[in-house]
Amino acid sequence: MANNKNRIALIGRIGSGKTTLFQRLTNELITYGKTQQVSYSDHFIDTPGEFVELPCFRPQAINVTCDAGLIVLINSSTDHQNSVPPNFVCTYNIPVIGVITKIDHRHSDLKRSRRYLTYAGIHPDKIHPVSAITGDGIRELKAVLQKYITFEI
Ligand SMILES: Nc1nc2c(ncn2[C@@H]2O[C@H](COP(=O)(O)OP(=O)(O)OP(=O)(O)O)[C@@H](O)[C@H]2O)c(=O)[nH]1
Ligand SMILES: [Mg+2]
Repeated sequence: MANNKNRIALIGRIGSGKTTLFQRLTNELITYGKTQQVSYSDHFIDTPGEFVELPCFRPQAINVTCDAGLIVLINSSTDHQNSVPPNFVCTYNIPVIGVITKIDHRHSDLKRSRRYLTYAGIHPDKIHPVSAITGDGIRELKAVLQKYITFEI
């Protein structure tokens, strides 16, 4: 069976910026494409937003990510809605951090994102704001990721 211990699993609502962040972190060309299925790369597991957004898919979200080395729960700072249940991340017995995306956006609301992520069970010290478009916060996030996963990014 494949070992996902050295992979980072990205979960979060549809359009929250999981794939764009992955592309930025791995220095890939940033192109938009709706994630239709779980996608594995050397050090990431990218999931479709439906996995956390639709309750019927949540067990699937947990199944495919529960043996990763790190879970990254992503929240878009432009998102008015939350669909991650309270203390959702406590389901995992592996490390979880939160990432707030789209901080470059003029409708970005960091306070709201922090609220949603802490509601999901993430410790406030483990929340990292970034913009995958401007690159703000990306260097800091890479340093955090490298504490959990050993690879060059
Ligand atoms: N302004 C801004 N836009 C972003 C940022 N990150 C992602 N986006 C935009 O948000 C949209 C959705 O991004 P995706 O990365 O596809 O979102 P996703 O979470 O992978 O979505 P699903 O695959 O549908 O679950 C795209 O149009 C991105 O260009 C960011 O940091 N800033
Ligand atoms: Mg995607």
